[in-house]
Amino acid sequence: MFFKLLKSMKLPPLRNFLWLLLAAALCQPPFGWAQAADPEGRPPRPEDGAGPPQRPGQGQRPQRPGQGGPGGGGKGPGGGGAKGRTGGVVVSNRPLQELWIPPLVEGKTINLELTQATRKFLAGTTPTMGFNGASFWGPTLVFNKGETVQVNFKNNLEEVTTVHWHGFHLPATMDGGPHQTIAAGGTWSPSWKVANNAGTYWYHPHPHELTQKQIAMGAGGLIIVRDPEEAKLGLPRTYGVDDLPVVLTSRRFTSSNQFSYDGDNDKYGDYLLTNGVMDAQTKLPAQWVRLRILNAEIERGYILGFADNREFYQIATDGGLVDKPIPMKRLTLVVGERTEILVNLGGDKVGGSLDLMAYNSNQPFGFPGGEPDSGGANGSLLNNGDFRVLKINVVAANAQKLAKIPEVLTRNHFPADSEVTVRRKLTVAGGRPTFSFDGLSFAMTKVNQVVKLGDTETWTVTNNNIFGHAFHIHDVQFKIVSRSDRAVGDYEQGWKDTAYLPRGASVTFIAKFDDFASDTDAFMYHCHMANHEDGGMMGQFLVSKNPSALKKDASGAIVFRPKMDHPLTAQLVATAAKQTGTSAPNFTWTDAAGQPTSLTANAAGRPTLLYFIEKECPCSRDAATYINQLQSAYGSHLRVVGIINADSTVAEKWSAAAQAQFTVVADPKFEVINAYKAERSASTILVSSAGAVVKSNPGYSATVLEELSRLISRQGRTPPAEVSFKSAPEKLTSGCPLK
Ligand SMILES: [Cu+2]
Repeated sequence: MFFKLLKSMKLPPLRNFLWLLLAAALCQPPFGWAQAADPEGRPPRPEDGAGPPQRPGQGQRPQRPGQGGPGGGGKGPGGGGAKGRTGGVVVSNRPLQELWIPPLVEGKTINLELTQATRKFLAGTTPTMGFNGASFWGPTLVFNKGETVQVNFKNNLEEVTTVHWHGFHLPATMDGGPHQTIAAGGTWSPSWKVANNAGTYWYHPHPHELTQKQIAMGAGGLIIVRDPEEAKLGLPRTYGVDDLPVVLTSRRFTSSNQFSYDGDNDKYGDYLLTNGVMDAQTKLPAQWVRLRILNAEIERGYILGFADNREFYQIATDGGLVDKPIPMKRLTLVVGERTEILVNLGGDKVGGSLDLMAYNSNQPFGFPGGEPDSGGANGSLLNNGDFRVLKINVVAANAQKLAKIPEVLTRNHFPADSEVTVRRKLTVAGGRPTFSFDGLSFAMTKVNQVVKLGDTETWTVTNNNIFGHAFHIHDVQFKIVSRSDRAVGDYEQGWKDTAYLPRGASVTFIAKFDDFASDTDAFMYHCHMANHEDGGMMGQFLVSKNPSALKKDASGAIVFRPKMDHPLTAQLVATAAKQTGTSAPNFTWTDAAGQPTSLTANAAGRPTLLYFIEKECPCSRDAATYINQLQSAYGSHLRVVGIINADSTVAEKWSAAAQAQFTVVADPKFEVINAYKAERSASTILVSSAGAVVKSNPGYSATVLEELSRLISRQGRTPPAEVSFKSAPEKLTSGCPLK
């Protein structure tokens, strides 16, 4: 309990200071990395680093403190051996690699598939995920404003996913949030009219409690929206030539080269990946060039700038062009945010180079990635450091060279305060163990906010809670009107869908909620730090034509049964039917008393009912109460084992929520679940005392009861008395709220 608390807490300032003192005494660069504090503050070039460049390889992999396992082996934040970082420059001595430019996919109909893959980052092979054959990340989709697009998506993963169109104004049913689940092997074909302005958006998975994992594995991609207004400006727009996608994230690796994505323990990577490439370099012409930068991290923020401190111009924020190019030397980008900048390489020598840098050292406490630890739950080798994110090698200018940047880009019309009808307030709560909004962890059936269609609202999000966050809302683009701790940044003056929410501060934005009213399909708002989001820092809102007509229960809560694709498919039923008579898989786990046990041992003497719980499906929770009744009624004749495709914490929460008395075990490797191809449904499988499958039944139904009675009779025992189950559905799907 105490350890849990420790892990969830961020370092308070005093502790931070102590880390600095400790660091001064202990600081040594990890092998393969160097930290340098240049007197002029100039980041050293890689060739300045001590010794020849080292080849990437397991031997050179920096060793993190507490490498033995997630959480640093119980040592608490930072792990016992973590070194503090004094805010110096982090330099990689590994060889540079060519930046990958994700291919473009254009057209009104786009085919997209997400598949497990592998890539060699270090010495060994790392399992990854990628779209359309990429071994990490995915193609850049191009949409034209005003066109109706259809995406035909296929989920080739062995688990549920969703695809969310981050930043898009579209119907909730097309949004790809946690409700639009796509089964393993399943397809989804959303279609919508592109209403967004020209700009840089992105797509990524959004399945509740699996978002961090799937994003960490590499699932995501950019979307470029084009429109005539942007087209006529003459800005650099030759993709990959003078219009460059730059996607920033970082990853940590286990000793066997797997990505680690263990919730709050693995929010910071040790290795920066730019478009999925470590130590990236690229060529850009000696002229004005455009960078489209996305922070696709799990938690880390970036303070971006160029190594020679040159000025650059921001031309677009999350939701498109700003009114006029804004000159700046530093730009903050938190998770989920995008920016487009113009930088002039016209005065650069061909053959020269320029580094795009992250100046993340010495940030105020609460800045994500500013923690001084170099390892452990709150640290990484990149934390509290300045590091290069892209080396730009300057090549000869091309024919499309822009002579002068436009003075005016567009004229944005933001909603006016005089139009505001509702001033909504949200407060960040928790942190022990997980963050939430207003003390309510996300629940699929809970509507947190209702907005009247057509209303203009301000939302003030207050964060007095331990750490900084990245607030993101679906459906709308907003304008930040004020911040409690400082003026609204010059880099965040345009349309936004994501905003930095520093510790001890509030941010207020204004938005108009037009179109797409629905009393049955909700939009999401959440922290875009995927570990926080998965932990429950998410809420949902309805845009309703008539909020007062929404049906409420006795407690005053809105009755909300989210519509999701039903997890039971014809193929699933057929597969399960075929599996009848197969032998039980060899599945071992630890029981409640901490003793190792196996399915075979469990089945010996008594038949076993394996009951699979799919955590995304509310009908599973309903089913748990039904299966629980079977356990109480027939417990002396059989054994019920509930298997949840999640970690043990979720398993514990589930059993408590359903008040289930049967043994509940997690199946994190999906061993049993995959054996029966029932990844995402409530499913029951009856295993005889000899270990063979008697009946494999997708869903939970009265047929399970019949089979149980028959089995027990066949085994020579007295058939159990008929039990009346009020909740026993006659059909596979009846009783399930999902249609
Ligand atoms: Cu957060």
